[in-house]
Amino acid sequence: MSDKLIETRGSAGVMRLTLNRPKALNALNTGLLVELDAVLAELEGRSDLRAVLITGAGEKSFVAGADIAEMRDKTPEQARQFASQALATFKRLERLPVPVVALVNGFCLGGGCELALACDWAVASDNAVFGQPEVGLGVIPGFGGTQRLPRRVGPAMALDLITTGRKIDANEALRIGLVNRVVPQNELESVAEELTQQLAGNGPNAVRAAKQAIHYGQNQDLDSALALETSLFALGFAGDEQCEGMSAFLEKRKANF
Ligand code: CO8
Repeated sequence: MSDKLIETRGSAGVMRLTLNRPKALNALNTGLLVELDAVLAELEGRSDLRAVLITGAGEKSFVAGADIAEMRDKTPEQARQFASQALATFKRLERLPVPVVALVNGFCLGGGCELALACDWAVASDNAVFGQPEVGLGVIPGFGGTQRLPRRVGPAMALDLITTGRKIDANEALRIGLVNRVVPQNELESVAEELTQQLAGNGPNAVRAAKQAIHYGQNQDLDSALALETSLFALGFAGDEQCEGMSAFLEKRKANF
């Protein structure tokens, strides 16, 4: 690992971002958030991008929260600025036009859980631990947790987790719908590789349109959301991709997107 706070590497249009402060269990400080924001700004403009995977350096932690040492002495105005900066970066991540998958390789607490919630979906290693322990520090989640957690797991479970601050293991996270899959820790790398192949093998415009339909449809009434789907579905017939995908099926060959 280099001294960069965000490591990037990619193949086949799938970029992998590694949050790199392992000595502090990848806690989110201003420096790391600024670097993450800059990396995301660059990714936004990349037309060859097919997916983003995001993980933490080391074997122990995805992200153990916002940096408590940096936060302790903040004034309310400084706390507002810190939270706003993180929220803007997480929004940028959430709005990337391609799927963003959190590979949760250990502690996923506080701001770490909120980061995972800003991703489209999550794969957790079996040693992962989730929680929103902020109330134990005398604050509430400030990086989107009070809003994205109830949208992901329902308000009753979100209120349970946020007001007790209790930690849950990967299997409970799976049961409540916080993550999509749980895999043995030593298989997380091969799962990342398999995901890269799968995400890069599908029609890139179709994958982007699917994310757009689901993401923006969530905040609309059903009729408007279904109309959005119809528009995006029809648009899929405008380029070469649909013709190639369907021709490949009929010609019994693999599509070349
Ligand atoms: N911030 C800063 N440093 C951290 C953090 C953190 N969140 N988590 C761990 N570290 C550091 C430790 O201080 C320690 O440093 P050092 O070696 O210099 O003493 C190092 O990482 C290793 O940690 P531990 O020795 O504690 O490792 P353990 O295996 O014993 O414990 C735990 C691991 C259980 C994850 C433990 O470190 C822990 O409880 N960490 C804090 C978890 C937490 O409370 N997270 C929520 C933070 S608050 C938050 O995210 C709010 C977001 C909204 C902010 C609003 C804006 C103002």
